[in-house]
Amino acid sequence: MVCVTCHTDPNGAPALNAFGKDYRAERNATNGSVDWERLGALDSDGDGYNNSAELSGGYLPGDPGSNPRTGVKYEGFTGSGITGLLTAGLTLFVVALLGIALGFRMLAARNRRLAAKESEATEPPVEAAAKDGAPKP
Ligand SMILES: [Ca+2]
Repeated sequence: MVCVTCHTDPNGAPALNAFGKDYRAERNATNGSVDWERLGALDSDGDGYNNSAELSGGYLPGDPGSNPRTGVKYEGFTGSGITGLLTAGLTLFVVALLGIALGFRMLAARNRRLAAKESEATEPPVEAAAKDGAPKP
């Protein structure tokens, strides 16, 4: 879920949309244990699609302009300002770290393969036979 699932502002400002208000009402009514079946059966934004159908299809249950009829889905981060920059920067940083980690793993595996090949090539055959306990020719 994204901020605009419940909030009117993509940066998650306190204002709630229709789904956010229904979620909060459900949470308050059940003392924190939200009945997702009941919440999913509601059509919070009144666009003709229940919350469950919208959430499972990638639509926003609190935005009547986002539903299977309009085809408008939430498409990535749309925040602006410092929060948007921080989120985008953090995402890039994590992706870069994963790329570097993968690169090091591949390099290490390559070095292990090369080292194994080298030791096979340099081991004298007589010594290898003696190690195995095989009779000498
Ligand atoms: Ca709806």
